[in-house]
Amino acid sequence: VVIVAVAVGVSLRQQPHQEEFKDTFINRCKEFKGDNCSGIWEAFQQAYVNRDPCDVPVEAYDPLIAAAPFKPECNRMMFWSKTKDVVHDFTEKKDCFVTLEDTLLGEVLDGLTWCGKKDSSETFTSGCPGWSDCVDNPVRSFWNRVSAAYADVACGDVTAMLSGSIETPFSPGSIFRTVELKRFDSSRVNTLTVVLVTQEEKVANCTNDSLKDLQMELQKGIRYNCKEVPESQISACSSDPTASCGSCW
Ligand code: N1C
Repeated sequence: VVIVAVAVGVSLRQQPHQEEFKDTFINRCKEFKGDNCSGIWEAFQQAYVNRDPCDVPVEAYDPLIAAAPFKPECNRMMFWSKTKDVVHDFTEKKDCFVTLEDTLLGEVLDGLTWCGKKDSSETFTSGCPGWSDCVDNPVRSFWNRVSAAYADVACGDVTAMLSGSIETPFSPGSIFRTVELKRFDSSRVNTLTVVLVTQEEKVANCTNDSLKDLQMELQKGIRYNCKEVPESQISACSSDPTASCGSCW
């Protein structure tokens, strides 16, 4: 009796967990007014289901990108690295910029963890590899793939918020550095403005060596600007309904 009770307990605990992930996916997708949410779910889960969770390459998500393509928002696209909270506080309150999390796929998967297992058709939300446990894990490959697709449609004047509180704002190994910046195409992108977000104690400024590397890695023909902006100024601007988009920095 005890064994049966434990077995039932375990299956009851795991089952809703997996269903919950799909429900979250579909609900967030519908809230976003996605029109083919079950098709997008199918394209999503085929990337990692029934696979070793350390063997999900970036390309596994190609069908997902095809099912939910990105549309360009020229002059409004915002990229970031190591500044997630400031950026989203700003974009939530002011309708000036669009980040990847303001697109269907970015919003649906933000903050979630998932993986599959060999010989199983299920989605798991625990026991999955962490970001650095192996390179080809489902979550990391997803962010690499969607970030590439988002950067591919970048156009006009593009903005990136980087952190002035670390020694290397253009951080090696970051998605912004390894994936997005390289894909900005000079036939579509006019200018990249780096907003270097600083706190009381500035660790890096616009003369930082890593920002020189950035300029060298940027395709020829894309203009570059850098502005040091205190975090307090960005927060104040976020909460000021009279402040216009162009006046925050
Ligand atoms: O590695 P990063 O930053 O440079 O990646 C940020 C960069 C942004 O411009 C986004 O377009 O790449 C895109 N992106 C996301 O939108 C995103 N949302 C949530 C990349 N990663 C994203 N995450 C999670 O944040 C992801 O799980 C990973 O762990 C971090 C990367 O943040 P980072 O190192 O500050």
